[in-house]
Amino acid sequence: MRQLTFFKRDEPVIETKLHEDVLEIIIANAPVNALGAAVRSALAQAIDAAQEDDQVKVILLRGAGKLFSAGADITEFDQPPTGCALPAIIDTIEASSKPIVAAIHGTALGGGLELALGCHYRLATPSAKMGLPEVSLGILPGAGGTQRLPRLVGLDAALAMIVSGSPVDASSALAMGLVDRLVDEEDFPAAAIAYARILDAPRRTRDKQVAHDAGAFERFAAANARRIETLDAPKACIAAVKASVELPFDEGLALERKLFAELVTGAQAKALRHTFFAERAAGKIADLPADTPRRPIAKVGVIGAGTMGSGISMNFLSAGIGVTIVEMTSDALDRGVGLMRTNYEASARKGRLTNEQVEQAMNLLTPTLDFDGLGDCDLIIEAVYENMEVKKEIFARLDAIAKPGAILASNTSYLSIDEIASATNRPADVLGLHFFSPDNIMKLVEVVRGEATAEDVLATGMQLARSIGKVPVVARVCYGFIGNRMLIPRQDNAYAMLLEGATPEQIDRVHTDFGMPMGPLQMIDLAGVDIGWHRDTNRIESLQDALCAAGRWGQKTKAGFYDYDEKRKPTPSPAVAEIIAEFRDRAGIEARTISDEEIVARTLYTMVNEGAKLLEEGIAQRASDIDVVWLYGYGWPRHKGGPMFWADEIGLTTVVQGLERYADRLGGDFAITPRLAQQSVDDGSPGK
Ligand code: HSC
Repeated sequence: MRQLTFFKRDEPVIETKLHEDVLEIIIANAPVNALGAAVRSALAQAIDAAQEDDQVKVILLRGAGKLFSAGADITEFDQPPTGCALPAIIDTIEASSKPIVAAIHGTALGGGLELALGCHYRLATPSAKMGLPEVSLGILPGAGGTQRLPRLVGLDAALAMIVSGSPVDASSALAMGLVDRLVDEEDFPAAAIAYARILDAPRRTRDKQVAHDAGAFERFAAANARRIETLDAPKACIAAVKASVELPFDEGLALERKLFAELVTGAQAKALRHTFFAERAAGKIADLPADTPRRPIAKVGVIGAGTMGSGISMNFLSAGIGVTIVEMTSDALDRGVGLMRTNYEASARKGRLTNEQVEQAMNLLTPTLDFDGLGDCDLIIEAVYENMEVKKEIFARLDAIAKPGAILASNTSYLSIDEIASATNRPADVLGLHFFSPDNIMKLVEVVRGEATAEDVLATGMQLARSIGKVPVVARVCYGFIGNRMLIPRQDNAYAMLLEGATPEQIDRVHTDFGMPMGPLQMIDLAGVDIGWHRDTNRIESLQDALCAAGRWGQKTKAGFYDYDEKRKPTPSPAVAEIIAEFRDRAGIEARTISDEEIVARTLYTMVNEGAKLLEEGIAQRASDIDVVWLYGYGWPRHKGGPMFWADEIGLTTVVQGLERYADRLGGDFAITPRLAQQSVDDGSPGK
């Protein structure tokens, strides 16, 4: 066997191996075989050399390590183009007079799959996944994917894959004609080489016609209109795929390239690239070595079977981890267990789970009224209501019964993990695991690191959250940690502006127009207007007191800042308008017109200011971690990158000037934090 190696600085990026007449070209650019400039240039050289080599009859292209390729090197999109462009290499591959076969294992994504689409044949192992996720980066497949995929798999399947960005598995890929055959996992790549050897003629996807019926685009656009209305990339994807049907291949490619060039420099793509790298950076803790040992977690205990406790338990049950759940009364326990079953069965009805999976998950649950039942758990999560005395009492009891080495976690949204830990003789084993509601939608977990939290406890918390499909972000201890602390100025200002003359509808509309799933007052209605209320109907000192005294506790009482019908659809409430007017009179405030711009400054810029304070205080590690908290815990629109990224994009001068303009209305304690005043929150976070 003859072997050759092509280098990037001093590491190989492409290896070739000649097996008699089959040349294997292997992309070897760890960790994900991204197709950066060095790989592209080495690949082009290897393909050219193979064309000249008479001994080579067939070329087999595959990836080294655990996957074929994750596509273009995303870090290059912020730099001027260099070297040989991927589309040109793919054109060369397609034009080759010798058959070229892509052998896919692991994943082939984006430009990686486009490389395979340019090959004449495609093989995959049964566990392989293939997709064009470019849309989630705010771009479209820019190396021929929008023209070749429809020609291979037909219009409907191609539109679905390209506009959703979701990958397909190998058996679906085989069924739709994306790959020609599956090859045995254990026998890979030998089986692929054997298959390649029997091929004698290239087949070019560009020569095929796209299978489609009339009306396919209209159907697709109608079904997806709402999901994509504010996003540039899916619309461009549809336009490019349309060209695959309406234009000759080369003209379709030219349109794809033009759309790619427009999108890649746009604001949405920049924000989405930032989120890509921010998500990955969030998993890294500066002073925690990557090889920090983890504690094994085979059994989890949960204290409290309310909405949060049940939701948290379901995460572990779904991941195959046994849960012991403890409550004070059998009524509360039965209600919690019933809620879990109802939620699982609803998922089964929607086809997301089989009935068997529901039973498997429920069989892993041990409901009990006996606190001592938590004694064999490796991790115990307290999820009771927010009261420091109650939590300290629980942790003192846990200290007495938990096994040595068990991790003790609190799901508190606000309270000090250090104070909670002080109720135990093992503060090093204590940390916060703050899950977000609704648990099935919000993937965020704030992993709260106390003063005494041990490194392996923190590392285990991060890994565990990831293993149940969550996105963990580390926070230090302060009131409200990262997310809820930033909510405080937003919510305070929303309340204040109601008294000054804004309506709930106006304040919420500014937020939903921005792209948030709901505004500050809709959020209070969802969470409960009565949270933190003193429950004395005669003591009316705030708007919250007035609403609560009138029984307007939010969605749960079908009345909060809005009136709600049976389906929880909100309508503006004349009763609320009256309560606000009355309370305003009582406070001696004169109503004035409030502009949308003032709402943005007082609710969003104040949040950015609070975020900058969190960085100054070291509560958040980096600005991009704050963005991840808002993306995954509060539904901040991904294409706006998170509050700190957004602030940098609109310019910190704009933020500071906006805050200064309304400084006298932001409350006595408000101050622009030095980090903002110095015009920089950027801490060198990735993706910027
Ligand atoms: C694309 O392909 C555009 C094309 O249409 C071509 C257009 C050409 C236009 C030319 C015009 C002339 N690049 O996720 P992990 C890093 S767009 C750079 O933790 P996993 C990642 O940051 C691309 N870096 O691993 C991390 O770095 P860290 C479309 C990339 O095993 C490390 O690799 N493709 C990178 O959990 C490990 O990543 C995608 O969107 C990339 N493409 O998951 C796929 N991909 O260690 C993106 C990863 O320093 N990638 N990195 O933090 C993924 O989805 C996941 O990485 C995998 C692996 C599922 C591949």
